[in-house]
Amino acid sequence: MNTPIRVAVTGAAGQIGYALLFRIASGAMFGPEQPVILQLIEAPFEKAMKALEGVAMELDDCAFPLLKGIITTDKPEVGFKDANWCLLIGAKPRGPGMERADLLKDNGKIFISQGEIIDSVAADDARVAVVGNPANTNCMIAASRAKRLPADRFTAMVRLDQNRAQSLLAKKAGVDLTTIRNLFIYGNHSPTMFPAFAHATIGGKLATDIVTDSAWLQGPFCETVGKRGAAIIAARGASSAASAANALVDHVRDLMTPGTVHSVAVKSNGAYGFDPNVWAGLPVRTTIPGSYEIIQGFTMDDFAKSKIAATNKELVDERSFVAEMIA
Ligand code: NAX
Repeated sequence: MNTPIRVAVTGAAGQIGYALLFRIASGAMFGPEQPVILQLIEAPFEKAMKALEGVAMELDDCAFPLLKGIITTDKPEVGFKDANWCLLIGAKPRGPGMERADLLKDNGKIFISQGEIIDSVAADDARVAVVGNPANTNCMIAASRAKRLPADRFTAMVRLDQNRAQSLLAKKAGVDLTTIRNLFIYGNHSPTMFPAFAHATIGGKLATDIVTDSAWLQGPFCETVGKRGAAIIAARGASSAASAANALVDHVRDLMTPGTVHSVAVKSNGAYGFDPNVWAGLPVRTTIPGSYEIIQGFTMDDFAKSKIAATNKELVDERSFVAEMIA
């Protein structure tokens, strides 16, 4: 048996947390040979901590062979201690009438503090995956506060958007979704994101040779993927939870699996014309477990360039809203 890895999860009693923890403990994220210790962090409120105790009781009651310990805490310095992976899900939801700029600032404060604490107490090989919205900008803030851990350890999740795009394209083409490759999400996890269809393949052929309706690809396809989160809220009365948890399992598992090609929001370093200092969804290839390289060289037509410019502008604007939070 391998040595257990420590997985810190914030917002662990929230709805994504509830859909996620059991899958981590069952081996879906790190594989069937990798034991885990869950370090569950909640907001310092009685109601949240009580709910968290209930979740921990249920985890115990599953008798997962791979689950070697559970810590529950409202103190980030305890929860992130020696963590190998830090999954940052906890964030304040956008309230009625709240401006996006206010949400950016409120949630930004959480990620200033968590970035600093992770940097001081997490394991030397710590990796961070941000889900709490606005995920790209929160990730940028957390990374900027870290002095020990390099920026490439901080990633944000756009995998739910990739999975949505894959499923939608497969339905349109009438194919099994596993035949789709190279369908990547560029930019922000927001309606401006760009699911770049021109390089996608279906069974080895260009997707655009199979789905020839370019008006659909440029219009309803991009819009449906971009607004899927809002459609789920309208239908379910609550935001995506199980699919978000599933996407985080995919995000981390694929970052731990060398050779895997997938969409991750990472520091762009100028790739595909993004501002070098924003965290943008990009195609990456996992190199060694936990590390990646950005896949360069996909050519972009004028439509793709305009979509990338729009989502880049939003990321740059978000960055300017929180400029004083970036170290
Ligand atoms: P919930 O409101 O159900 O849960 C959030 C939990 O976080 C709560 O239990 C709360 O007490 C806790 N929390 C708040 N501040 C905290 C802090 N400083 N430290 C620790 N815990 C804290 O939300 P849920 O549906 O689970 O969504 C969580 C976040 O994921 C939201 O920001 C949401 O917008 C975001 N999402 C991101 C997605 C993505 O693809 N990147 C998709 C799904 C989701 O919308």
